[in-house]
Amino acid sequence: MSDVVRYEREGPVAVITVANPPVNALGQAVRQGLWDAADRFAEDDAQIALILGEGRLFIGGADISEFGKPPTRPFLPDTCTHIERSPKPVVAAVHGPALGGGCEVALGAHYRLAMKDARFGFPEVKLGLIPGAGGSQRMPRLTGVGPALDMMPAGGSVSAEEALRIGLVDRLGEGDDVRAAGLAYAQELLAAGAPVRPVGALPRPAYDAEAFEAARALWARKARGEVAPLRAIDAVDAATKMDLDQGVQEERRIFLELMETPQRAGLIHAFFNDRKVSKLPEIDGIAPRDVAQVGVIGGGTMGAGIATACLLSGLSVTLIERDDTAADKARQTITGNLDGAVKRGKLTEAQQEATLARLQTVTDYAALSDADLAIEAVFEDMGVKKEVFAQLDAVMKPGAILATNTSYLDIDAIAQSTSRAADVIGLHFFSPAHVMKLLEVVVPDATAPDVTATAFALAKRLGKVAVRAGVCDGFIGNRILATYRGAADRLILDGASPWEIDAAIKAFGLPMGPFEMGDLAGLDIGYMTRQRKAATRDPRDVVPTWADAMYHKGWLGQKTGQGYYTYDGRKGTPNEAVMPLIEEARGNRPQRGFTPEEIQRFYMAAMVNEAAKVVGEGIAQRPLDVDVTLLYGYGFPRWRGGPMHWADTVGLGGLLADIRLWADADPYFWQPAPLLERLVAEGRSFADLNTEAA
Ligand code: 3H9
Repeated sequence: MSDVVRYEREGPVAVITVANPPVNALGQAVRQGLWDAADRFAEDDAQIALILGEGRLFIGGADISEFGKPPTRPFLPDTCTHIERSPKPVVAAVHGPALGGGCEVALGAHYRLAMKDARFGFPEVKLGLIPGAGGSQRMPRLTGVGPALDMMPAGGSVSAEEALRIGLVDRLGEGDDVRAAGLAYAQELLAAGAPVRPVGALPRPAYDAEAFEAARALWARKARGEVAPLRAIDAVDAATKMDLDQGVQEERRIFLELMETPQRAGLIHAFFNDRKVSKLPEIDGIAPRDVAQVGVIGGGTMGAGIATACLLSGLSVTLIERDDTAADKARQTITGNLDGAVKRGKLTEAQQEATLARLQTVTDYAALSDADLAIEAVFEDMGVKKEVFAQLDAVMKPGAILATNTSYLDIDAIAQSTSRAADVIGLHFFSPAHVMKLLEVVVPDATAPDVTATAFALAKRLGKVAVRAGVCDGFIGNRILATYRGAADRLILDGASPWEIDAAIKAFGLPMGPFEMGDLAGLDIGYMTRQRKAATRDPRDVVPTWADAMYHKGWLGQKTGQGYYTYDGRKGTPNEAVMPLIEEARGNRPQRGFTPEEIQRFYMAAMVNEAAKVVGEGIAQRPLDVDVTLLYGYGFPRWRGGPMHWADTVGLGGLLADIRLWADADPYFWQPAPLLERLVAEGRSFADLNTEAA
């Protein structure tokens, strides 16, 4: 008997339980176990079989860690067909998620019962794949093509009720004991003399030209370089034209073709990184402090966004502002943010009212005496921040955590200015803070481990992805950003136009290029940053004097209708009036043309080189921390895995050779990262560093 698939008898019912924690993934042993269980059921005198998942879910899908390795028998499509071909009826009783291969096992059964907490979905496209064990062929035979076209290219899922409505399941189970509900259903089917009922034997779903056309148009637009969503539509299309066996073969052909793509490798790298990023030895086994009451200091866009995020996760928030007018304005901003959440269907109006009831806007720091955590989001100035921290230090209870949302200031210095440096940490949110997923947890030297653990627990509660960063100007993300923005400015001086650069970066897969991004954020932000750095700037630094000139003309981007683009609403067209300003900055510097590939290589090499410095200096602990940061905070395309994964894919040796070549002309900007040089010399990759750190 298999360790991971149990076979037991309950009278006439053969109970087949998948027990492969944590998510009952369909690794080789589980597939073999299911296969053998189906054989045993065919041979013994049980009259009906019931398939269950042990623990908190049915089956989380194929075992993703096997992907990229040679497939091993029995293959999942064959296993599902083997179950379907059982001479006696088979029931699947589903609780919790039945995803990907898990959904396909349920579709291999003849009858499906869903408990209230069940979810059925096909997330394969999020891994660069499509369903690969008959899902794209069997689901549309049950539901018609519409629901399959809604779900498969999007990687979506449906609730138990919705699954019943669209015909994916036959019955909703009562109570919360899936085994009892499944057994009762099996007995009922038996008593009714229910026959075997293979989904694969159902007629082909009708071809719906309009639905396919709409789905293809939608995903051609939305996929932005990702190939799997359109291929998922092709697989559903095959279901309308082929019998089951042929259709399953066609689906498998597409699945295996996608398995070989770098996109699949990038997306799976990202999947595992999402989980590895919060696994840090320094907080392993450390209990976080309790956080129920949060203080936010400063009610501007950032402070109000942070307050909104906290409120939405059920925390109580006390927001401190300078005076009543500012406090009222902050409340209005937060109310507006919550209105947006209501519009997006994330909150009902009644919930909005209850959420706002947990908000206090005040002007007196004394109101924070009970707070478990305070997050400061005031003006980026060390003097101002230290003043705020002195006030917090005076009023907050012992054991409370004092956090700053600074995006570049020295948090060690802020911590040392208080009497409780061990309780101070950086929580760097990204704007809009109630929407953006990234949270950089910036850990100064003196921070207590349970404060770091609390920051990671808070991020989870807020639905954010936390990355640990060390203290330096810009931490992980903004420091790397400053460098690749610098590369874009150098490209301009050497002859590329801002619009060519934006187009090349978008073609790489980012939602926006750097100049479009500047227009969106406001060109005053870049100007302020340059002003701040002016005193410490190296004379060899390139200063984009054209951007300063744009600032002085009041061309601040979208908000003034004019920047690198001129705007009619949010749609921009290149603002050619920028060119004379650029020409002036170029002076007599030699000019040349750049292909999109050259632009991408230059920009990405700058990103990777700085990232390697960030890892080498320990600001990021592992290359994967950089990948997660750029994915969640800077629009790096998920299907490319992240800049470090991309660098491994294209080869570190070639990148370093390019950097050395460019260093001949610009030795200041292109100083190779020592870590990159070391890895190339040792023939190792960033992935090797991730593995060693695990
Ligand atoms: C597929 O099925 C293809 C088929 O169509 C065709 C095949 C031929 N495999 O997320 P959690 C690990 S494609 C291996 O924290 P939760 C995860 O890394 C697959 N490992 O739990 C973590 O490990 P660790 C389609 C997996 O309760 C641990 O399990 N399926 C897999 O928050 C706990 O994970 C998917 O894409 C897996 N499939 O959420 C579903 N899944 O503890 C992907 C998880 O060492 N999975 N792990 O860090 C999920 O969405 C969530 O894990 C799930 C549970 C909702 C199931």
